[in-house]
Amino acid sequence: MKIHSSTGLHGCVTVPGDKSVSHRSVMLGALADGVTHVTGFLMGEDCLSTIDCFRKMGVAIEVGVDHDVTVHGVGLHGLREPSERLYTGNSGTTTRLISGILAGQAFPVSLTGDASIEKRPMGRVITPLRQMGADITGVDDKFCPLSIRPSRLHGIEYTLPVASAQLKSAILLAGLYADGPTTVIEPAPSRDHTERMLRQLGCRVEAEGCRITVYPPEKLTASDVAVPADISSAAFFLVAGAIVPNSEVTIRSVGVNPTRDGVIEVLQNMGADITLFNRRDDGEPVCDVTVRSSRLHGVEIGGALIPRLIDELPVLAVAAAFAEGETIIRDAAELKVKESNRILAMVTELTRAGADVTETADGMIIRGGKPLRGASFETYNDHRIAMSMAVCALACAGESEIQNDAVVAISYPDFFDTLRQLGGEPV
Ligand code: SPQ
Repeated sequence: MKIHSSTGLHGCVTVPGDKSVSHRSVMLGALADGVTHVTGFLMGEDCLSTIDCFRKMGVAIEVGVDHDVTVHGVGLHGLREPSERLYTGNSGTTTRLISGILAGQAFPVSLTGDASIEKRPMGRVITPLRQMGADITGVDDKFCPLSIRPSRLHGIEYTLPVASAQLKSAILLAGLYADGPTTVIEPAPSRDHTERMLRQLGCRVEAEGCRITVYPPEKLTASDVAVPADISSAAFFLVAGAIVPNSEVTIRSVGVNPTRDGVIEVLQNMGADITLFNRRDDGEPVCDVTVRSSRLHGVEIGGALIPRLIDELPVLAVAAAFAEGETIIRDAAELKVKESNRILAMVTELTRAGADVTETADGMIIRGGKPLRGASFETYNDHRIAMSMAVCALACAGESEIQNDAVVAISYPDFFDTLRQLGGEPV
């Protein structure tokens, strides 16, 4: 994909449904009694992997037109043994959350994903699930493929070593099958979509600060899900609208759950002209967002803010490269164990464009404001790196190339179409 320097982005767009909420709508819909109608579902490859896994366990799932999905729930104990190993593709969310569910089933199962998934840390899930009594093994007790056999689970209290919604969710989902309450203590609040949806389905979930307790329910009752637009996908256009001169972009119905909206807070702190309007709540808070091009300045990003914008850090690094002054990203070592090492990937690709960036042990330092030039950018088979560098290309001088651009299909199959719609003109 070739991308030219842009003279301005204009328009009003809708970005696809939230990936985290879409995954959970299928998983919890499958475990509920009754039928779940999901609207705004993300038809990205990751969420299709989740659908595929649950279909292999006997759940009827209809995928309609217009991002509608219908899940025919089989109840907490209605999943069936799959005839083959479950394949989770490129999706860390599918792999980790489903492990928690599988730990409570009465049949053995094994699962794995693609080459990237086989490198991502699973020991963080194996350890607490074993404490609950799960019979789960992985390669060196750290990696996929995972094998899970039937066992009795008990409730535990577990302090997470990292603020991870996937780890928290895996434990809470296993907790649905435990003989008593399960408590998870997070170092900082991570996205709470699992807790919200469990409550919506009638399950008792108590949260007191960073301490979350799930009480095993007799059943979950199906409830329809309206998936908000994904703030992680909107982030690409928020940054593009801010750094490309003469731009004004509106994104409709963006999910602004307070555990996810750190990107807006940081861009506003950097001086971005961002307006939120039309606030409403449909299980998850949503609003429309307008961004206009503005002069940005460097900021420090770290601490409890990190889990609220972990997936937006690559594109925030792009914003920082076009901002005046220094931006320091710290406490973000988790970025090294995503679909790629996102710290190394962004430092390498921004440097290729001529930016002044230094890698640190848990983040990077970006001295912004240097004019950047187009280049041929690598994507490391990572959707967020591909889209971040596409945004960067819009504000670089001349022409750029995004290698292996098809990887965007993991979370945003129509990304380049949206860019065209706004006048970004990829060719
Ligand atoms: O599913 P996957 O591959 O882990 O996706 C990513 C992404 O960039 O889309 C991370 F690579 O998002 C995670 C996110 O980083 C999705 C997620 C969730 O839905 O619970 C939580 C975060 O991961 P973690 O490890 O911090 O819990």
